[in-house]
Amino acid sequence: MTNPLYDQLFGRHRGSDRVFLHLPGGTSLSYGAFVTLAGRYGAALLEMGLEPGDRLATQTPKSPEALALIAACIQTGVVLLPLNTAYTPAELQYFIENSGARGVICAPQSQDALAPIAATQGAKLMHLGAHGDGSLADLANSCTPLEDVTPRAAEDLAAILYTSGTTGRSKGAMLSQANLLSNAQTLIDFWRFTERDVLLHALPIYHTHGLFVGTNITLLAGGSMIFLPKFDLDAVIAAMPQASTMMGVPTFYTRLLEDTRFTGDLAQHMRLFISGSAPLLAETHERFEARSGHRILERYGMTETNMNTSNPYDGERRAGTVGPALPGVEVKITDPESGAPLPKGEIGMVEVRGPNVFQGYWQMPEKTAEELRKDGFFITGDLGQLDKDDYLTIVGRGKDLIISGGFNIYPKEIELLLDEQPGVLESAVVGAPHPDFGESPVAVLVPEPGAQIDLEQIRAAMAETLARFKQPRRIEILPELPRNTMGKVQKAALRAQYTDSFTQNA
Ligand code: MLC
Ligand code: AMP
Repeated sequence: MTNPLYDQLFGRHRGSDRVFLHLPGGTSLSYGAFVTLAGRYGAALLEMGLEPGDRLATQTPKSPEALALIAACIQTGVVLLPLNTAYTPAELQYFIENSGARGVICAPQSQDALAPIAATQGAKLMHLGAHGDGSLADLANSCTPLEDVTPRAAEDLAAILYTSGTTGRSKGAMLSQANLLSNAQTLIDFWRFTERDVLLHALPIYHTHGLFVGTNITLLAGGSMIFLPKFDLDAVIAAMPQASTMMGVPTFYTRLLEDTRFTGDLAQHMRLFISGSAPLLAETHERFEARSGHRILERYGMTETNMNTSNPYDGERRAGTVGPALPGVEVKITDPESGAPLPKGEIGMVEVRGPNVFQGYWQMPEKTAEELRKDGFFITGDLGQLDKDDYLTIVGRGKDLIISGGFNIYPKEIELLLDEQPGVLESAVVGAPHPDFGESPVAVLVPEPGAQIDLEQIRAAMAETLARFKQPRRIEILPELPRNTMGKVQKAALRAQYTDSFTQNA
C-alpha cells in the first residue's frame, strides 16, 4: 500500500532543486529542501509518540515550518486539525476535547493558556513560532529526517476541519485523502495550473481556501508560491509583478481596488485571479476588470466539500454567479422542505455530490445523517438557482451564518454567550453589510425587566471567550425582539433595521 496524498503532493518532489516557496526577504526554499524539512517534523511527531489516526491540533503562525508540519502529518498518517490563529483558549478547549487530540502544537505565547487544557485531555503540547522557533522546531532540528512513509488508503482520513454550527457547537468535517486529492486534481486541470505558475499566497493555511486549494494545487502542479505571512496590501502589491496567479476572499479584491497602485500594469504578469469563500459583488467584479483588464474567476466551495463549482477558464465568467459544477461534481437544487428536485430557474437548497464530498462529522452521526443524504448528496445550507446554462447563483443562505472577510460566524454561538450575561433577557445577532469585510455582526440585546445592561462588561465577556473577528462591532439595546405570529425572532426585520450599521459613514 502507498500513501497517495503524500506521494502526489510531496514524495515525488524529493531531491528536486525547483523552487517551492519564495519567502519575504528574498530567500527561497526548494522542493527538495521542503521535503527534507517535512521529514524532520515527521520524525518529531513520532518522537512525540503520535501514531497513525491520532489527531494533532495545530494553532501556529503561517510559516514554511507550519507547512512542513502539515506535510509531516500526511507522511505519518496523523490526522491534521488546523485551527484559526484568532481562536481564544476557550474556543480551542472545545476543539481539543471534541477531537480527542493526542497532540497540540501552539504558538509560543499560547503555551501557558493551553497547558491545562492539553493536560486534562492527556495531549502532548509543543510549540512552533513564526520564525521556525519553539520546542517543536528544536525537536525537529535534532531529528534525522524521516524517509519512511506510513501507508494510507485513499479513504483514510487526512484532516478534520471544524466548521461552526447553527446550533452553536462546531462540527469536525472529516476529509479523506481521496477527497483532497481528487479536488486538487480537478482544479489544476480546470484552472490550467502548471509548474510555471507562481501563486501569490496571502491566505491563512488553516482553512480550505489557503490550504487545500492554494497549497495543494501548487504542490500537485509543481509550481511555486510567494508565501506571505498574511494579507498585507503593501506586500501583495510589491509581489504581484512576480506572480502569475492569486487566490483571495473578496476583501482582497476590494482592498486592492482601494489602492491606486493597483493597475493593469501591476497585474501585467498575472494570468488568473480567483475569488471565493464569500460572495463577490458583481460591482467589484466589474470595477476590477475596468481597472486591471482581468475578469476575476469566482468559484464556490465549503469546508465539507472543497470546491464544487467554478466559472470557466476560457468560457464566460459571469459576474454574480459561481459557475457550473466542476467536472465529476453534481449540483442540484431542491425544495428545502421536501428535498424534491426543482426545475432550472427556481430558487432552492443547493445540494452537491462527488468525490470531493467529506466523510461525515467527527463523532456526530446524527448531524451527519441530517446533512449528508444516503445517496451521497450533501445539503449545503446555501440557497441557489441554476440558469439555463447550469451556472449557479448563490442567492442566500438557509443557514443562519455571517461571513466576515471569509471567516464564518454563527450568530447562535454569540447569542448563547450574550444570553448568559447579567441583565440580558435575550439577544439576536444579525449580519450587516460591511465595506471591508462584506458582512459584520450586529448584536441586539433585550434587558431583563428593570435591569441595566453594562456594555463594557458585555464587551469584556466577549473578548474573553470569542475570537476577535466574531465580536459584534455594534451592540444595540431594544425593549423587545420583533417576532412573527409563531413567536420566532424575525431576523430579516432586524437585518433591515441595522443594514446601514457599517456603510453609512464609509
Ligand atoms: C481580521 N479581523 C477581522 C477579520 N480578520 N474582523 C472581521 N473579519 C475578519 N475576517 C480583525 C482583527 O481581529 C483585528 O481587529 C482587525 O480586524 C485587523 O486585524 P488584521 O490581522 O490586520 O486583519 P487583516 O489582515 O486585515 O485580515 C483581514 C483578512 C483576513 C480579510 C485579510 O481575515 C483573511 O485573510 N481572511 C481570509 C479568510 C479565509 O481564508 N477564509 C477561507 C475559509 S475556507 P482589531 O479590532 O483588534 O483591530 C472557505 C471555503 C471556500 O470558506 O469556499 O473557500
Ligand atoms: P466554510 O464553512 O468556511 O467552508 O464556508 C462555506 C460557505 O462559504 C459556503 O457554504 C457559502 O455560504 C460560502 N461561500 C463560499 N464560496 C462562496 C462564493 N463564491 N459565493 C458565495 N458564498 C460562498
